[in-house]
Amino acid sequence: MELWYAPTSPFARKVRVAAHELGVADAIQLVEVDPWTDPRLRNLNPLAKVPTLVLDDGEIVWESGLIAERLDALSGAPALFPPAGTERWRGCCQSNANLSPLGRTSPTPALGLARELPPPSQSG
Ligand SMILES: N[C@@H](CCC(=O)N[C@@H](CS)C(=O)NCC(=O)O)C(=O)O
Repeated sequence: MELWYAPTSPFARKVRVAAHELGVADAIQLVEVDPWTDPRLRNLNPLAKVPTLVLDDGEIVWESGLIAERLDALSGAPALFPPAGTERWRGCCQSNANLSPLGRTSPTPALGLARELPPPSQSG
């Protein structure tokens, strides 16, 4: 399978970390692309964003959280997302909220990427 990515993309980095955590990184061929200028990406993903995953059967997955979930399912031994119930939904929310609109990283324990934010400032 192919992962279309840009080296500076934090979303692509999240997917690559997930692939390493799952032990499937070697099965992924990286395709570096500039999402803002490369027309090939638009042919794969109508949003023309990285990361975009192209599976061996031609299925295409975009959105970093969904790609991580897809890799988790494909790994044969899902380890990143709980299988069902409240914990699963919580993990999915955390995965898809790992970058806030302000660009700060929030905890994503489902992906093993937890980095605690400092408590909100009490001043001002
Ligand atoms: N919600 C998306 C965000 C992906 C995203 O914004 N990627 C940026 C690079 S960091 C991109 O491809 N931007 C190109 C564009 O907006 O045209 C995800 O989680 O995958």
